[in-house]
Amino acid sequence: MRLEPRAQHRVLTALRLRSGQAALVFVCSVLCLAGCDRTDPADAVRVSWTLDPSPPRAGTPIVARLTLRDAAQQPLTGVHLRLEGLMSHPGMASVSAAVVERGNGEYEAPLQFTMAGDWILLVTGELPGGEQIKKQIEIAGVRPAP
Ligand SMILES: [Cu+2]
Repeated sequence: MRLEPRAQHRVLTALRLRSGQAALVFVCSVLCLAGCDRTDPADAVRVSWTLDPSPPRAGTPIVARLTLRDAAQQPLTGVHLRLEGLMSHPGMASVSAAVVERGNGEYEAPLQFTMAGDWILLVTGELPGGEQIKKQIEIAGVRPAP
């Protein structure tokens, strides 16, 4: 997928700030996909994430770690999550990952990007109360395979 230069710059800046660390950490501005409703309680879900290693490389196993908190910054446990990696161009198979809960609102998913470039991680899930959540995370600049 193509990012606007400004969006890309923001991501690269974040990468640079954290260079030297194994993981990239920032709370993403969580974007709602179509159908998002302002009154939806799932809107209050905050997703922060890291990739290990970061930046990721195509063809190399990585672990995505997600932390889910509510509007009061309390950890959200017992969420059934699914994770799917997508690129925007046609003919490109998506990558799905099993998500394991690690406690304290933390979740882990091993995955592998199959191509260098810009990816979207689509996080979907169901809260214990039954509310559906859908968030997307932009992963810019996955590096080519070694
Ligand atoms: Cu692709």
